[in-house]
Amino acid sequence: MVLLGLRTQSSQSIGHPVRQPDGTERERSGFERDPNKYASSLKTMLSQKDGAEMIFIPPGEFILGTNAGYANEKPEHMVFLEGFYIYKLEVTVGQYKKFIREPQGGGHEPDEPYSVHMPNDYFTNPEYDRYPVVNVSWEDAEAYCRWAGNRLPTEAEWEKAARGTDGRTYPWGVAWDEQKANWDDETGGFRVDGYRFTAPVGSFPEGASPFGVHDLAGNVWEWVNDWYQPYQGNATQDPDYGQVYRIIRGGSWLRYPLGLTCTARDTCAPTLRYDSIGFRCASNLR
Ligand SMILES: [Ca+2]
Ligand SMILES: [Ca+2]
Repeated sequence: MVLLGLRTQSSQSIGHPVRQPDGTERERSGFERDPNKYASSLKTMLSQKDGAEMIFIPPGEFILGTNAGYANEKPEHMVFLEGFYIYKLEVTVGQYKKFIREPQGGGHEPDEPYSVHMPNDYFTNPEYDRYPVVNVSWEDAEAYCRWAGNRLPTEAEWEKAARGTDGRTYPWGVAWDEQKANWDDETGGFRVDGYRFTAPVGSFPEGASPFGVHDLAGNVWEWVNDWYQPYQGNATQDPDYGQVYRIIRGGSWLRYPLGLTCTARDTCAPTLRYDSIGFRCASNLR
């Protein structure tokens, strides 16, 4: 179902009923009518194993995909999700250390080489414990989430956490703002956001999503659970579709502005590790 016009939804149209995939309409929930009203009272909880703050994303429909992006982001369509929790912040080096050092933890120590911008002691120096963990594969990320009693977010959950329900392009709104995310590695010869490589998690509070989730644009790409598959109704051919690549979302500190939208879909083989890819966890209601 294509929902032209919802991207630039006016305050008046926010009160209009939602047209559902079967053609019927339903009234908007209180949250959908006025998400800002709920922003200060959203439920949070702590993940017991790693102490991570988790934010509740309420049940309901949201707009997934966009007709304005790359072929793999189309078509724009409504998706209903049950309520879920998602980490407010990316998983940090400090949290990941706890995971690999616990007997029941496991996982692979992120010892792949770092690119020229990053310090070689990124994982071992406590100075970086509040920075996002990187050089973790999808399998590492999935194992961490399981150890923490959680799971990776689905691709749809990640997009809803980033985008809210108004179909916006960036977590903070419709327009690009170079100050609201860590996205520039300074190779362009100018300093845009103040960080040459990763930034401590939560360094861009003004770039948080409507639900108060941080760093969904930039800092590190984030593994999500899904294989790279076309959205329903997308007839484009892409040889990478299938069960070969996992999805990564949100772009990173490695200058690639086009990856920073809420809808951009990139991919990586699940066994590979890069210093621009990390993750966060999610969980069902409990
Ligand atoms: Ca930067
Ligand atoms: Ca991120």
